[in-house]
Amino acid sequence: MLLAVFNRLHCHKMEDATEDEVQLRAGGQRVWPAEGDFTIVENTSAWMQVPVISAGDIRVELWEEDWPDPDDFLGDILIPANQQPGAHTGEFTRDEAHYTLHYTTVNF
Ligand SMILES: [Ca+2]
Ligand SMILES: [Ca+2]
Ligand SMILES: [Ca+2]
Repeated sequence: MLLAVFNRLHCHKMEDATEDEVQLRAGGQRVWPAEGDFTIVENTSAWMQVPVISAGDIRVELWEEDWPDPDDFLGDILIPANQQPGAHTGEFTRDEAHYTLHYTTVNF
């Protein structure tokens, strides 16, 4: 089994003009924040402790919430089930945005 813990999401470049309202999904389900979305601006980080346990690969998606127009998909990363234990980063770069997710993994 793979345990991935999401630690920090850093915003290098926003998708919206003034602020982004972001949400992380894993396995198709929202995993952060617990409710709604997180408002973030460029060159700042959001810290979290979000554990995700899986028997297989973990696909992580970053979404940016809009209303009334549709939410924006900012990209995805794939954490393989056989990922080396330790600290890792993944990049979300769709829609001219750029975010980095910092996470750690262990196998058990
Ligand atoms: Ca947007
Ligand atoms: Ca938005
Ligand atoms: Ca949109």
